[in-house]
Amino acid sequence: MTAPDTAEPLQRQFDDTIARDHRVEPRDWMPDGYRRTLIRQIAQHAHSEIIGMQPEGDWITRAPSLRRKAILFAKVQDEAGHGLYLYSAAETLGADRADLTERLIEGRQKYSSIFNYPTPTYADVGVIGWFVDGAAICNQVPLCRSSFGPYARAMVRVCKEESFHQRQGYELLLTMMRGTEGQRAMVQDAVDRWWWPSLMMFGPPDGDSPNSAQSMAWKIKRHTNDELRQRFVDMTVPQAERLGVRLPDPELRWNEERGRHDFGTPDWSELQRVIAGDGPRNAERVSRRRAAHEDGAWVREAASAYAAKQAARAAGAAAATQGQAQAQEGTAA
Ligand code: BYC
Repeated sequence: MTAPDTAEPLQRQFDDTIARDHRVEPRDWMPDGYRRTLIRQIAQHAHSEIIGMQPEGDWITRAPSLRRKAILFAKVQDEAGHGLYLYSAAETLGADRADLTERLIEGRQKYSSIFNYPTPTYADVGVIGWFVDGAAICNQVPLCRSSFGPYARAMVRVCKEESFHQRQGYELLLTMMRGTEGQRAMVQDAVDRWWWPSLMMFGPPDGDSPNSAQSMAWKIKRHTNDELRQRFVDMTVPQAERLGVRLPDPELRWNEERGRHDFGTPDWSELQRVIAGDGPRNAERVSRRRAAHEDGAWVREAASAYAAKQAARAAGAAAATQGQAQAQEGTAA
């Protein structure tokens, strides 16, 4: 006789939750593949936020005014916060945050390709806000409806902050475009360098995206990589016109029939190289993250020692209260 199969009704319940567009919560039963996919995506997302602090963080000490410094500081700090919400969401799935960090600094887990490009001028701060945060909004607003509750809820706040980030980038660029000839050239140069890597942020084309079909079926992803890339292009073209910059794609034009823009093909071999660790700044980004992690060891040790002390005190207080209660009972008897 075989043991009754308990997984089948649980699977049916899970499928029903997905079909009804309800949320899957951490204590609910879920297929192993669903859990693995979420941990993979959420961890990569968290790592991207944390590594993503570096390219712009380089400009905090060199921002051209106190106002710009304060804005940039706030933005980079928000990114640290996003990383923390996301690591917490991964923890609700049973992932261990220390293990995820180890995987990142040992190069065993990915983060977004976009953060492996250099930021040689201050215009890069503006273009990162405009393009990279703009792409993040296109990608993450649908994730607010992702089927896994903690991820979807984290995205609501993240998206509100990304929207501020995108506007600060665009406002910075508008200011520079009203400046000198040299400043306008700096903005155009940054646009030329960031355009194609920003399109690559959405991932490989649908035909080469091994995870999309299953993630869409599970409603983790709500749109394919190509759909979101198209949305980003359509959103960005009028903003570029208003700003007065040229997007570096000779094939970019409005397609009346489709009601969307046609655009050229990114160099997918470049995306594969950058993902594989061979981008312009991969080694530097990971080694700085590793150094920061090692330098922070004493903070983690101190926090753990403090938590242990607090727990021991609480346990001592509870034991004393129980002892008193027993003594009182003894006296009463
Ligand atoms: N870079 O089957 P696919 C931010 C990997 S930070 C690196 O399409 P999926 C910000 C992919 O992981 C926001 N790797 O995968 C922060 C997969 O590899 P594995 C970052 C990439 O998961 C600071 C393989 O290629 N956003 O906004 O269905 C300052 C095949 O791809 C990339 C997120 O993390 C890439 N670009 O779709 C400013 C959003 N693309 O894991 C701003 C959350 C693909 O099978 N993530 N790969 O070995 C997602 O939405 C999805 O994971 C992706 C990829 C659309 C990125």
